[in-house]
Amino acid sequence: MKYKKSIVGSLNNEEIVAYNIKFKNGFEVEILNLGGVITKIITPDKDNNLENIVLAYEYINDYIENPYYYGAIIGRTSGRINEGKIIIDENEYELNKNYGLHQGHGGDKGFSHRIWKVEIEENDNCVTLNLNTLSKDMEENYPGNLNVSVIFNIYEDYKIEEIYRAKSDKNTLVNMTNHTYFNLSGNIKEPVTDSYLQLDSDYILELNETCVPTGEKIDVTKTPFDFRKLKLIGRDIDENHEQIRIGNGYDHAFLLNNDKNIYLEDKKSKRNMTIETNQDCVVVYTMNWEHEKITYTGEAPHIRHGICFETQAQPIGENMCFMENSILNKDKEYIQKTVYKFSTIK
Ligand code: G6D
Repeated sequence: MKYKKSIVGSLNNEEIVAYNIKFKNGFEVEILNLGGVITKIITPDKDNNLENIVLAYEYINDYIENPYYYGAIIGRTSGRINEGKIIIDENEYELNKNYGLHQGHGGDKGFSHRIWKVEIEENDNCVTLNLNTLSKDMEENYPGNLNVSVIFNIYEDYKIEEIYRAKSDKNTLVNMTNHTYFNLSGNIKEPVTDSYLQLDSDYILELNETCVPTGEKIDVTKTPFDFRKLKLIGRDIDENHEQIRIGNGYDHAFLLNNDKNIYLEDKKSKRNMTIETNQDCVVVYTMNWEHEKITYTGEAPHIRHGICFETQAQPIGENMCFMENSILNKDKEYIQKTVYKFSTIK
């Protein structure tokens, strides 16, 4: 048996359950039924020290509020929706504004803050978690009864496949992602500014002062956003650039070129990871604001001690720009696939 289930808390009289998957080689992943939150991805460093490479709270109850979306499935939509305003089939919908002027990450009761139904299946070299939920018509003011499944295929050879599927009985919006904060140094020892990143992207989406897309693209050439060659994340993160100022670091949607590959490497631990996705962009977020809640290290992490790769369609900005990328028609199926592969440089 490679997995174990433990009841770790409760929310509205429902059990919060942790599903822990551990292989003989030490690769270990833990996922909660609350928000589909990933609380552990444990991999070896160059000296075979097994350490957690994601940020996680010390106290499970902190996932009930989860203000920073640690490890969580995000939906119905990701990022901000400008002024919470959308028009579908000529009907205007006012989404709940939980992010100041805007809606953020699916609203107050998004996919990150609910208990999902979980089925688990063990095969030879893989354990599959199948999470399901029904997002009812007009939940968070989105149209349509939306049946959602998120499958985590966790493979012994340090690979996690995340496959999101959704179908609705009305035309609606879906743009899901995962909000795990990675830190390859292990146990949040070093800032992610010490890691190196490469991603094949020629443009980012320009953000306005309230961090929503203006609809314009910015060529990354000669800007802090150029990661086409492997680059130290900390090299340009505090550069004097309007978009760095607006995001207080990186908090931007990078439009991915054809190979849709993202590569992160930590030279001290010699851990690395690749992310492959079928999505058109990835929001890279370098944890630019202080977090108050303590993690498994016994203290609150400092800024820039985690990096999120939120693979997704373009977030919906001014004048509902990019909304067409999130429309799910009632006779179609939404499919989002993102694969994480972890390794150690020999
Ligand atoms: C901040 O702007 C960022 C978001 O991108 C991030 O998802 C959130 O913190 C956790 O609002």
